[in-house]
Amino acid sequence: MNKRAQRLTTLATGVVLGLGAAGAAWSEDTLKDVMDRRGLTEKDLLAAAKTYVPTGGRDEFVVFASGGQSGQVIVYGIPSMRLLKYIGVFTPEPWQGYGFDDESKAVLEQGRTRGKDLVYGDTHHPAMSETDGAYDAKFVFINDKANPRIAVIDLHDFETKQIVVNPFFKSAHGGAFVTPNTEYVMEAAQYAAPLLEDGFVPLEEFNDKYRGGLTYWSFNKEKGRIDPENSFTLELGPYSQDLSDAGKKDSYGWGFTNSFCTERYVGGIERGRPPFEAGCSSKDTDYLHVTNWKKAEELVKAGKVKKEKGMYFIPLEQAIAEGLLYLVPEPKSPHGVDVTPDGKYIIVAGKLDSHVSVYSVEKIMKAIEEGNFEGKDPYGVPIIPMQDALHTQVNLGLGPLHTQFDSKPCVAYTSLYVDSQVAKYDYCEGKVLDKLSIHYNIGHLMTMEGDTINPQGKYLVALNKLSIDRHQPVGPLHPQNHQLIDISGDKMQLIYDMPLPLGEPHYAAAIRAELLQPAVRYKSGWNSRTDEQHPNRTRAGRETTERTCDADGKCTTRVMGTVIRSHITPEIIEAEVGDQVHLHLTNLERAQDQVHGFALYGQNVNLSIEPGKTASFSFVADEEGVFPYYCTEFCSALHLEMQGYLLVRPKGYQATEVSMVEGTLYSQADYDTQVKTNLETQAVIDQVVAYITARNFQDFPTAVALVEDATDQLGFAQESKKKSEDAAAKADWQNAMLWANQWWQYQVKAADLGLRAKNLLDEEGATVNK
Ligand code: K7E
Ligand code: CUA
Repeated sequence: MNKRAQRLTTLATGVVLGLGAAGAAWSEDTLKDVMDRRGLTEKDLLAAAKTYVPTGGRDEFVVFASGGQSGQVIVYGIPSMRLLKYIGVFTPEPWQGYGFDDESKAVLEQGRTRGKDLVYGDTHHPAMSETDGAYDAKFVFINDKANPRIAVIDLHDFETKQIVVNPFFKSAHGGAFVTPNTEYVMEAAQYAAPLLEDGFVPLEEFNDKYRGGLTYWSFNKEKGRIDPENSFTLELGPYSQDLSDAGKKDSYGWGFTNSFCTERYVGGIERGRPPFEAGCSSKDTDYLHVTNWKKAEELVKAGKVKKEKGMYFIPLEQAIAEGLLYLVPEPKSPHGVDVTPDGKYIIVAGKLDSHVSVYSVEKIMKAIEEGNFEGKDPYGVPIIPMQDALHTQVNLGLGPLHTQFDSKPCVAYTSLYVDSQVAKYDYCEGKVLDKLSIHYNIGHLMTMEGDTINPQGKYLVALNKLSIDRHQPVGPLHPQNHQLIDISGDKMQLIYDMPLPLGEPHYAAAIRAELLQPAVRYKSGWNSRTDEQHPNRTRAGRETTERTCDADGKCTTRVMGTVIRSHITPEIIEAEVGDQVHLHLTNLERAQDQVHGFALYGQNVNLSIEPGKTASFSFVADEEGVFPYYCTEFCSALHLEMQGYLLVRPKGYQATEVSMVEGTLYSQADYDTQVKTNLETQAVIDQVVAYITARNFQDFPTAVALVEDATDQLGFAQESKKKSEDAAAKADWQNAMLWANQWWQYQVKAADLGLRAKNLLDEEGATVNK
């Protein structure tokens, strides 16, 4: 047996005997030694033990955090706080090919605003889709505050599928928040602006012409897309609507949106006026907006609502006349509004008030039924008396912002921005239970599934605005800080700091990891952004490059190619200057994580082609030249050889009849040696195949995928074998040797896949067939 085949056999034997995992070397240190050396206390060790996930282990919860100005969503695990993924949402993200392949460019293009391509977003509030008020692990929505947009991420593959642009608003903070069955995604405007006109309206006409608003985006769960056709927007007063939350259980059918700057103050320092901050915080109360989306939906369905700018639009007068909108005074420049898990209370945190105000849904509904109003706002919206709506107020400290809930009944946590603290309290009794200082200014906080009907308790994350001296300094711009807090006991305990180097964190949502079931691969030839079979998919052996020219002499070169370990088909693409080039590459692999990338010199392209995916790239070959391309993921031992050339010829180029001069010449002896290796390799493969097929591998989908890929590779090996034998029959030793080597390459990949399958079966405890 020669060396190459021997190595493979050793590998196979190693796997059979399970030698790979044995004998991990630990240093001689005791725990005490490490504690002394690193200056750790017992409390530190306890915290470490609570967060540490051993190598190969998994976290209990998965977090979807807003990436702030990065326009992305950050995914990480709890309790380890280990990063898992940045999902490109409003911002191109090259590793995922997001914004680089034609399919995802089409998603980003949906987010064009006023005809402009935007390449970032200010993401604030991720919302997980819900069924009956609990997370169903299907979708995540997130808003862009700067450019009023909502994006839809599908948790089947953690990819952004859709971006919708609000046709009315000029900013949108109070989104995304979902209704209990994800019927709608709420998005409230922030800075008042003219809703129906996009042109100039002087600020002097602020009270009359500027407006706020609240959009209920209709979501089609089957399709997994927002349906703008059935969405509607409520016109609101020109107050700065801030956060929202949807009612649930007892408050199902209603939405709650708070606001600040109900003073309707317009600043203008340069006009000699005090700044916005003074004029927008001079009154003691602002307005909580109470909206009846169920009733609004009925009006829309009954054809009683008109469309403006292509979307159902409910003007203030209609909302008032139909009983869709009420106001409740709330103190003072409030920020967060959060509905309790049972839907009975609404907790409002006033930035400039030391209390949280706990409103009773029952009392609000009673006031509405009885017509108990203390008056109307300047636009005629009825105002419910604050005292008649309040359940209680709890004095927590300075700068209350956001609230989340515990699995324990009546227990809530509110962030205190100015005090840099988390307050734990009983909102039923109105009692403070505990306070914990964090580092430093906390914005949102998040408990596990803490905005659903069944919060999971256990952990809380403080999403802090400023980390100041907390981490290794990296210049004037500091990392952001997520701090993990153990809330399982009576006293909160800070157990971990995670610096985040991406953007200001706003909200985040954490879901039990066990609820997530993402895909391992796509159906072969899949457009992952539309979730349909790709019209330009290709199968193995059907790869084509076609050049067509129209009557005006405009030519198109279209490549329908494939990628599989370890080559791109085609390896040579020829086009002519001026051609429109379309490249469509399908990954033929099925094995888990067997991704290939694609980069092409000078064309700003980087594709990520996961198993089954078809990704495309289009460009105009505007200059003649030589453009190497290659796979960007180290996908196999011969990854570096996964390469090719795009040759852009000058116009009218005539190839001369010069045949390729070979770099190396091979003899019959080379061929014979190679064939010997191949036959020995085949013997090893046969062993592995026998091992696998003797077991119930069909019961393990991952193993089945590996076996399918291996079978493909063996099929290709057979084709190469035939070609080498044909060449050998003609004594063409050059081609005989090269095809024999290709035959071996396919065998190696088949063996690698087979060994992975075998390894997996051993780990899973597969049983021998009877
Ligand atoms: Cu940063 Cu919810 Cu946009 Cu508060 S928001 S912190
Ligand atoms: Cu495919 Cu590297």
